[in-house]
Amino acid sequence: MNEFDRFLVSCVPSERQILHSETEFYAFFHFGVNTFTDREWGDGTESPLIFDPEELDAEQWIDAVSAAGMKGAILTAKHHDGFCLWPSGFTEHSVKNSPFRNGNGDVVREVSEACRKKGLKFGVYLSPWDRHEPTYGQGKAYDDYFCGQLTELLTQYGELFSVWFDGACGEGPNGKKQVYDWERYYALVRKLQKNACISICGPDIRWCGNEAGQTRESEWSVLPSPADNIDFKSRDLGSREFLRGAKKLRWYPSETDTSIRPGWFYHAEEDDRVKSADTLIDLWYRTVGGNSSLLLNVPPDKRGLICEADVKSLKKLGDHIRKTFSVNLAESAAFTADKTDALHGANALKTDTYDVYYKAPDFETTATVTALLPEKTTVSRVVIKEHVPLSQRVEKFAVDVRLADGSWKNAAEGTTVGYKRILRIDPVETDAVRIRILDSRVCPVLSFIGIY
Ligand code: FUL
Repeated sequence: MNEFDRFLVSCVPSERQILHSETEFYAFFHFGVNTFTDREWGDGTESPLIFDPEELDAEQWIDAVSAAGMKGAILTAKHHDGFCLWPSGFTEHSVKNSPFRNGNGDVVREVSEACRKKGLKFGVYLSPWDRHEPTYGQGKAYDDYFCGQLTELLTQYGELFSVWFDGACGEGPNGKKQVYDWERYYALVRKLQKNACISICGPDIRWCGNEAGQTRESEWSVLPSPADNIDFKSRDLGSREFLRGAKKLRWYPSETDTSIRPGWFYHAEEDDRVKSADTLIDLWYRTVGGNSSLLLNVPPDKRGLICEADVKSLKKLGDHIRKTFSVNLAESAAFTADKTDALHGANALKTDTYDVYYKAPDFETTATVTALLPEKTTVSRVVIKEHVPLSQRVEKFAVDVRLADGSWKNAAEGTTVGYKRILRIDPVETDAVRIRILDSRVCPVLSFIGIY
């Protein structure tokens, strides 16, 4: 262990980032005037009169995404067109001048309440780029407007787990661009919602680098700070080489945002292009099982409902997750390790909590943890979680299974672990599974191992 490695692992998540990571998989709802004009970006001239989701049922949305295993939802309270899904006191360009619930509706309220009722976390997307608002491009006047709206969202809809800011900054109705006062927006979120992560154009959660659901084999949560000049599309955002020279670091975990359909908003002609359950299952493993959270967009249609095709794919994904992970064989296993810190033995790996954890002795950068199963069982999935309150340390590992003749067979290998790594292995009958940590920045610290 040298100075540099010690510096790298001094970077740890905040409490709000830990809470956010546990959300793992959550919905994005892109909904608004674009749903009715069949466009992806509105230009701000849309009449509120077109917003008329006659059958809107937010509980149906939440049922559809909970069935997939999602634990939260983020709603586009205002997209670039400036139309507000809640009756903002700062503009007439909102649901209050639409036929929806005779002008008495509030989509933000209905979705937030459906989330609370069904035990999901709630978050908001608020686009700083506003193609309708006349003060856009006038500096402080628009920042005042934006902060007024943000305050409404931060104070009237209960606790938020995410405030999602998009970086898009185009021209407003008068042809001017606004220079966003990010620090002011961030301070407001911190003051009014201390547990909310500020995502994407914000300090807590970073963009994965694409909207197509592509993932990296090595996904790091420890990045250089400030992050302003980082190209989030790079393949490498956290190797030792990448971090060398960094003066400061930031815990900045990845979020993969992608849509169940080609577009972000609903378009009837995409009804037959909804991602299949198999595609979603693969996406879920690569993201949630690859140290990235998954923000999956499911756009409600003109009725104000999630379409049958989307509902079906989501349900199949959830069925797969529930079935595959119903019984954790590690719970009845006996854990041993070749090296253990006196206070942090391997049996801690049975419980999925940060209260207890396994730790290799200081200065050791490799370790082998073995789970002896009570009987031979078919195994096809292994879950490994690092104890991230002590940073992200593992750089290389392998998973082996014991065969009938007592020999060990390598079943999987990987690089980073982080919050969670899920290994899909060919189903194999075995009575023991071992995880070999082959390289770690400083002594490896694991919080959980699951065997399914
Ligand atoms: C982008 C926006 O321009 C898209 O419309 C969408 O909201 C996506 C999530 O972010 O920057």
